Amino acid sequence: MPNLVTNGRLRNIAIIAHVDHGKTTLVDAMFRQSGLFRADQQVDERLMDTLDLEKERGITIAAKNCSVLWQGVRINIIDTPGHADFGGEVERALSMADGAILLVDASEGPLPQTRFVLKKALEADLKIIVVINKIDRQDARPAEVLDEIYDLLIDLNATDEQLEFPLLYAVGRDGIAKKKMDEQGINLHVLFDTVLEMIPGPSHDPDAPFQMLVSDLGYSDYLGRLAVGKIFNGTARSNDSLVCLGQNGRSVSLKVSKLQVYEGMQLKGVREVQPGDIVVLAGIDEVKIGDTICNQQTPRVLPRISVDEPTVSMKFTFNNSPFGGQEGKYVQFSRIRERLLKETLVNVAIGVENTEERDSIVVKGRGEFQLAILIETMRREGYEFCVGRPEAIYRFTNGEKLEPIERLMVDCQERFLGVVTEKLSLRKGKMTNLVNNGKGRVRIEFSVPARTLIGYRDEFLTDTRGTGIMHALFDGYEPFRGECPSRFTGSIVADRSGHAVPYALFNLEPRGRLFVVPGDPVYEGMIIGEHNRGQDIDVNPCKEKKLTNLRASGKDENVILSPIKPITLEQTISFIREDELVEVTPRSVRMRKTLLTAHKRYTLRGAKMKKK
Ligand SMILES: Nc1nc2c(ncn2[C@@H]2O[C@H](COP(=O)(O)OP(=O)(O)OP(=O)(O)O)[C@@H](O)[C@H]2O)c(=O)[nH]1
Ligand SMILES: [Mg+2]
Repeated sequence: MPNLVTNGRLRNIAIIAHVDHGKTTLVDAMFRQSGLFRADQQVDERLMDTLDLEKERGITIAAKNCSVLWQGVRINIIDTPGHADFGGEVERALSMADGAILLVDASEGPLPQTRFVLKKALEADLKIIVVINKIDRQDARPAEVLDEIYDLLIDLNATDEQLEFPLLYAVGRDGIAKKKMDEQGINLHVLFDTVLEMIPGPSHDPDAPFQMLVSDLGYSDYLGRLAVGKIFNGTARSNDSLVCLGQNGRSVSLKVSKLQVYEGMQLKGVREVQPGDIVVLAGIDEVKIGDTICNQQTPRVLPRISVDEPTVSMKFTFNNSPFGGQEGKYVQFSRIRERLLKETLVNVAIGVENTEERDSIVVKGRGEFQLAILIETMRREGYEFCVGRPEAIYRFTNGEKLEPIERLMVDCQERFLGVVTEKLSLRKGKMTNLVNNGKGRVRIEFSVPARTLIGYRDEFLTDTRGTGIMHALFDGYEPFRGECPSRFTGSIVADRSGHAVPYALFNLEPRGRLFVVPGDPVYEGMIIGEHNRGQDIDVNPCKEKKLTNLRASGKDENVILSPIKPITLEQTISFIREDELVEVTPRSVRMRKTLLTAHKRYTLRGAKMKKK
């Protein structure tokens, strides 16, 4: 074993938690109190959520680096997303950290993603500081939450040492942390001090040559591709000649054109970088996340970042519908493919695979929400394409079909227990735990196939009148639990091209829920509504009322239609069935049958029936 040296001037920490437990808000407060802003400076909320989609949705999607200075020590902070679909980002972030701050909401307690992130942090052997956050909440129950954290740690086989974690209570939003509940608490100093005291500085072998693990990629118009990551050993300077070691023995030489470190949210150019620091290196084009950049004379590769396997896949094709190619900037399949391949470079949890068809490609990820975010991002960049229904990725061992199973946690009022249990058992779910807190709410745990959960959230919210909470976490592969329809209703399908008219829509209203309004263009095979019954129906949404010579005195053309709730991209993705597609363009999102002409669909269905 080499004698390792610790860099006391540095700390690398990741902030991890379940979704919405206050990570990004806490980073804001850390910025404010470390003197990054003037006292009177106006600053936005959740500064680290820099992507447009993050700001719009109020969630973090990508893990990001920043740093603060505390007592002459630079603390590199990595803010991570809490949504389960972005779990790959947490795994990537932890590869740069020496410790983690685990936030737990003082009212909600540890939830499924708390378990995931904590498990990953324990596996990486990181030192953990537990912060029970949002203790200002009216329904805060810090003592119980602390017990639940212990239970979780024990369940995750934590060592005795890991069980003796430093504990703080906080109101991240107000920038307050304290050691005991009955203390006053006025700032975050105790949090900073605990980080310096309890989280070890990064250590390195002083005799080893330069080694950096690439954990993120960036791009700058001036510098080109940027590799971001922690230096495990050695130092580097601008103009140094290094080598990048990739997968399958690939190696590419490079010359460092610029070195930067994080200062607040900005980057600062430096001449030399120190072991243990998280740096941004320019001078290489061909680099992937997980690669090692190291010394040319003694190239030694670091273990690659490993992330959990994808569990959901979705087919992307070009848009061949009658309106195809009209609204997008990039519409050819080659462009769509190129863009998706680019995504796999920067996003560790996304993969692509060619299909037997020439003009389609399968994209794999952690969940349909992650894929929806990718689709929305591409649409905003000007891409136009079609996607199919998200499908579970099956595995086969010894001839047995296995499917991804989710551990689902539901919290709802007791009176909805019946409907929730019934709906989930229809979806092949099994109840594994039920806790009644005696205050009218119940917490239920289910084990449910991932595929049957797609699209359930909306139904769950309707069933629980918007008061239920549900969170799912991937729990491994289990034997296939049998067929289950992806949706129990059929589609209302337009049978011709034209524009929807009020009279026709009015007459269609009793058949189900409509997605189009008068004036919307439609085409044969386009899905314009959800049928009340199980089978599809083909209808004419353009049918005008026959005019007679006798004009009625009432204006019956002015029918009053029920208002429709616009359907979001995410809803369309979980709505469509196997034989349907979502058509995505920068301006519109429409749903359609894969086979547009009605007679082709009927012929196919007839052939299938015969086969059975
Ligand atoms: N009551 C209370 N609310 C807080 C506190 N800190 C954050 N919040 C609120 O919690 C919500 C989520 O905060 P975020 O900082 O975005 O949470 P996050 O953990 O970064 O969320 P993701 O990155 O999406 O996982 C926001 O509405 C905050 O205003 C707190 O100390 N007390
Ligand atoms: Mg966040």
